[in-house]
Amino acid sequence: MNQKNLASLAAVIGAGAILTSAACGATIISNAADATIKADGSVQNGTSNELITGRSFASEDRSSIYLFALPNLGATVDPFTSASFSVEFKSTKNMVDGQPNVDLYALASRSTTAITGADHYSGVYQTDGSVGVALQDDYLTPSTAVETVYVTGAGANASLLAYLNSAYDGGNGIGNFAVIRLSTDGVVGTDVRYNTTTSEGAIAADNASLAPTINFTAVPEPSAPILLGGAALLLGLRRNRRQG
Ligand SMILES: [Ca+2]
Ligand SMILES: [Ca+2]
Repeated sequence: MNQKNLASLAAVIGAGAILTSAACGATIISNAADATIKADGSVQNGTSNELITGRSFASEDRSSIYLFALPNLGATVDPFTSASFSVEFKSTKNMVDGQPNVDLYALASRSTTAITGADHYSGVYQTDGSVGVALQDDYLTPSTAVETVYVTGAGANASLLAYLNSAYDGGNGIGNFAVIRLSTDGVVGTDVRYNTTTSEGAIAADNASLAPTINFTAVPEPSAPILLGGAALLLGLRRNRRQG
């Protein structure tokens, strides 16, 4: 990444705003408030380059929490038309077969980046909404290769899309934070961990593609103020042309 792109990435992360992509969509990079939440309710790794899902030394289990500012797509009902989540699985420690996997959930969107003890979860994959919106079972496992970016699958993407449109709430959710959690699905051994890259880690690595990211496409209200820049503007123009 060149200096200009790096500076814009840093600015985007600082503002909790969004980047445009070359295609007809856009990217939200996790806010720098991304962090882990321990079973005892304390927030950890807030400024680290990696988050720990699992246990650090003998301490309690941690869940990794990523926060994504919802963009301004106008006063539109269900503006998102597709969505996916990705993050770099950076490293592991003391990982062996038989250790728990990592499941992926979306949590209630919120107006601040505050992470609380209620955000932590460790346990079997729950699809009834009781511990968040279930996105993907076994997103990471002990045999998953490290130093690789993993994009969510079709089922997770459909659930994420519905979640984002619900959180957007016709425009009432603009600027609120969508929340993604990585959590262990059982009791991990001492100092057994999955490490995933943070927004700070992507800057440190000088590589935005490693950042925790929600990629999306959307149909913004053409007359509404748009923050997406060129790509989305083009999309809007094309849409206007089709309608005209
Ligand atoms: Ca952080
Ligand atoms: Ca699981």
